[in-house]
Amino acid sequence: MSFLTGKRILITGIVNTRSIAYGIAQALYREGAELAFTYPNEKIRLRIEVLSKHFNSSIILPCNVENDENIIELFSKLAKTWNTFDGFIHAIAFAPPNQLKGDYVDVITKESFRIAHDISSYSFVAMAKASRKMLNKDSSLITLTYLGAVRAVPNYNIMGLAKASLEANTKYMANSMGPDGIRVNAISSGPIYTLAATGITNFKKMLSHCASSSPIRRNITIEDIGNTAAFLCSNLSAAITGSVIYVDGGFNIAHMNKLG
Ligand code: NAD
Ligand code: 0WE
Repeated sequence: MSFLTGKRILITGIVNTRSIAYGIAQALYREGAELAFTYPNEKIRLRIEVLSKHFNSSIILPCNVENDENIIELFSKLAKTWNTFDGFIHAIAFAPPNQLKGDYVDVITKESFRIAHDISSYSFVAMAKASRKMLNKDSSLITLTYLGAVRAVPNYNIMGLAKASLEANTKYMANSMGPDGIRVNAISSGPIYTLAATGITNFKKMLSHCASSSPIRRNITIEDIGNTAAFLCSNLSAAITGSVIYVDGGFNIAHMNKLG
């Protein structure tokens, strides 16, 4: 098919081959896109050097999104190889670990609220702002969200608010950048066992609950997300912007599937 030939896409959020962003890189590469990658710190640099080779890429750049200058520098460095490009994948989320378990109202703090929103939501528009001048017409920006933005999910806590902010951010970005031919969408993924899910209380139970009560009766994979991201990066999705696309096997639309 190769419907992404000639597209240059920057990918954030790969930490290992289980990362959702790794599944996205696989699908984009398969469809002919040229890829560049970011890593958040020196500890992860070596891994990204190795993983970027899977996609025949040698463009790897540091970026910890907590730091605004890092975001600006990312694109000034990228400009040395890519004057212009066709979009990026934002696959970054973080809340302090003590926030992802326990009673929401008891564990919430002002500082963890700030950190979760800064890293998980503000960083998406900050990247768009810093790269706006380099983005070609027909560019596509994609972020990853979760059902916890719109339902109260036990233990997801402050991340639910940050994802709600990220989804609103997606709509405002789409409205702002649409006139320049830039589309902005979010993929709401069902649960996947990645590093970000390791150590989350009852995550395995959540996976089996979602598999047995979703219409397609299975968990989704990073390949499922990759294929949707490839479609959203391509001109096949030319009229889709500001949307939250659920790639969750239909879990969010179903109710009481496990009766009897
Ligand atoms: P992952 O651990 O593989 O990826 C998370 C990434 O965030 C890592 O690469 C990490 O380096 C990066 N990151 C964290 N803080 C950062 C910072 N300050 N600067 C730059 N990068 C930073 O896990 P994943 O599940 O692939 O997560 C990717 C995205 O998918 C996240 O936005 C997550 O919320 C979302 N998501 C995950 C699931 C799931 O069940 N795994 C479901 C829905 C949405
Ligand atoms: O967005 C996420 C998780 C994001 C995440 C993960 C961590 C783990 C390590 C954010 N911050 C941190 N901080 C850390 O220190 N998901 C969609 C996966 C996830 O996490 C949950 C879930 C699901 C689904 C937590 C509780 C309940 C459900």
